[in-house]
Amino acid sequence: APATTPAVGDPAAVPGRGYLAQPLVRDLFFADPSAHVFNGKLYIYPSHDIDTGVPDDDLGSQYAMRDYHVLSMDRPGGPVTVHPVALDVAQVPWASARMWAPDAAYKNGTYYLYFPAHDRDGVFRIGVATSQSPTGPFTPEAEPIRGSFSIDPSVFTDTDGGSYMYFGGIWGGQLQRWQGNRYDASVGDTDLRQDDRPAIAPRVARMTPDMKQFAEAPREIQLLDQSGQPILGGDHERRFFEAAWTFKRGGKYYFTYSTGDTHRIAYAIGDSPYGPFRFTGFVLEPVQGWTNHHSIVEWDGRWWLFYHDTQLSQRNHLRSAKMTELRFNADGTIQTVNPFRN
Ligand code: FUB
Repeated sequence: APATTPAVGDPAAVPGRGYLAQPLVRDLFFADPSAHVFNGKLYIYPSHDIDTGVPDDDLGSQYAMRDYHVLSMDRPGGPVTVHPVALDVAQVPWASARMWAPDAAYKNGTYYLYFPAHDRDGVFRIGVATSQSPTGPFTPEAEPIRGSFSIDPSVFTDTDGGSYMYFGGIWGGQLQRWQGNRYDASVGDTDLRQDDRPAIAPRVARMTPDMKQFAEAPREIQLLDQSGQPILGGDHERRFFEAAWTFKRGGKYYFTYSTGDTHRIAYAIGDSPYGPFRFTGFVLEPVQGWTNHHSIVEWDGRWWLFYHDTQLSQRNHLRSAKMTELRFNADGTIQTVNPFRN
């Protein structure tokens, strides 16, 4: 049965941006929180962090997750329900390990869970599983999405009903091995170290109407600086690393992402779901812990940032999901959140 944790705080009673910035769940560890509002209720699709004793390395081998649970809330600051296992790696015919950051979508009465995992050859692919309930259990497709690779899928549905998957992550996420959408195992485990060339690009692909395949070959997303030049591989403060998340506000598309080894969540704004996107600033300063991974959703007219950190566990691979309000300036820029300051 679902377990419900106590309310994390009453937003009306405690002012300030950080008032909710305490773990949403304290007895299990959840990271990479992808939040969605379905039928007025908030659902979070996070990674489920576990301690397997795998030592930390630069490929994220310590993130040896095996299953997913869905979290839900009726109101900001209300009790958080942890639903039973929604999908386990043992149920996925093609997957062998590393159930990393998932996302979800809804269309025509069906809920879709998208998730990256190592296939039997240790190559990251992206899978999809379906359910009639937002909390699962989800039934996986027998094969990964054709033409999918790397990690951190997130699916954005535009106001015209078209859905797009954004994905990719470098280093342990293997995106550097997929230049031209073909896998090259001889490429190493880090950046390409081509500091004066455009950085490795995240990918986007429109989804088929049944939400189970790509309707096109993944396209490279152009991330530009304010003068319209590509962000370069050596620009670790701003280049894409992982954790793509796209939303639309005021007719503009916001492509947000983690800068990885500089630990920030950055954002870039464009006029099309395909980009190009111009770097505009930062959503979130570094949190405690190596990874920084987030989602942004509008709920009842307010915008919310979901993120994680390691304050509860003090361990990189045992992260806790949190939420806080996200505020915009009149010109559409985002007021950067400092997770250490309310
Ligand atoms: O949770 C495993 C990985 O850590 C995610 O896929 C990355 O985005 C990072 O948060």
